[in-house]
Amino acid sequence: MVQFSDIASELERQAIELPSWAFGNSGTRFRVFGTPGTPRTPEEKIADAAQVNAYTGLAPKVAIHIPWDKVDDYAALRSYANDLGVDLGTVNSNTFQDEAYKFGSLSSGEASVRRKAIDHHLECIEIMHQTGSRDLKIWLADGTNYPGQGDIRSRQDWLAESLREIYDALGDEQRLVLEYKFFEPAFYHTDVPDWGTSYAHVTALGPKAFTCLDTGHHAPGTNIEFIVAQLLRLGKLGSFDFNSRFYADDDLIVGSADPFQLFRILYEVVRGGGYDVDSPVAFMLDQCHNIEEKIVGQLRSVLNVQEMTARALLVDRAALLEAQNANDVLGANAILMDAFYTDVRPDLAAWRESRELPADPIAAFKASGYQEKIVAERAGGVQAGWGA
Ligand code: LRH
Ligand code: MN
Ligand code: MN
Repeated sequence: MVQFSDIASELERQAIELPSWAFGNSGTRFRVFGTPGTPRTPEEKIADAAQVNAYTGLAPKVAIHIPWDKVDDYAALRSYANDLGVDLGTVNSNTFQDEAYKFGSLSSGEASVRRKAIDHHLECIEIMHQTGSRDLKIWLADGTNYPGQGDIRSRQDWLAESLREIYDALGDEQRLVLEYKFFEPAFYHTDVPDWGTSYAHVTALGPKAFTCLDTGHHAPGTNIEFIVAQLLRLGKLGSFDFNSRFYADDDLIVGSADPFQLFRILYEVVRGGGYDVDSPVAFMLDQCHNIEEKIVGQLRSVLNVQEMTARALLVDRAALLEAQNANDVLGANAILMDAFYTDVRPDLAAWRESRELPADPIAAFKASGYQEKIVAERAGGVQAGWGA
């Protein structure tokens, strides 16, 4: 049996990047509900994110989104973040809210549209030099709604050409991560629908290009941990966008819809070296808190990832291997399930206290008065939202 004390030191290096947009207002196509205290500026989003790190020690970076987090001086934004104990992380591009991209962006059939989309990414790379960010994350809304609408084969070639130009502009320490999603907003075909398509493109690009796996971007029933194992095996898993889903791209709190799936994913991460000290895998959240409190929602999320990482580390891998080699089907399964069913919360609480963190970060945050303070201070301002 592996004990908590055997794995505790491995928890120290856990780092989960928070998305700035999780702190802004968001909603569905039906309604965006406002929440009192919601940030009005990129700085206020970063200040809220810094709270999550202060109470958990788990979230040292904030991912930004261009143009949602557009500012005049990115170096100043970075030092603002640093003063609050966090750093800026992944830069997310946006080619899905401009009229010009109605029929696609990097895979559009129109050269002038592709040019505009490529230039946006070149601007993101410039910003990354100022923010010190390593990763440029590309998620494309590109696709078609009706069979015959576009030449799906040519669009792959245009996409490859566009990505090549972006890739070639990366600095030595910078990386490109290409996210896939099987549908939405396009409903017939999507230009980067699956891990295989992303893998084909990033492999063609070179060693600084990787795949981003968003856990909400698969068809129901997909064995996501298998994709994790395969991408790690191929050396191309660059990052995770964690969230959970009941139906489609729900962007709910990671580990809330299916904690067992999160465990299985994290077990493959650990098994495949994705949690090793020198791992190239970046762990991020990509969530929206439409109706729940946003800072508490982010606290809950990083704690869920921490709890499930601890359980994944608790798997007795030597015993599991032995059972697997002996074709002991149920014995092997029991070893995995033993770790999954281990309640690590009391051990984690004690471990946090030993590191001068609150045993219960959510209770400590709620008692701090921060939420009441921002509700009072930010009253009457225009709140930032998904897309603002
Ligand atoms: C759209 C999406 C995608 C991106 C994010 C900014 O599906 O959720 O996952 O990462 O918007
Ligand atoms: Mn995502
Ligand atoms: Mn998504």
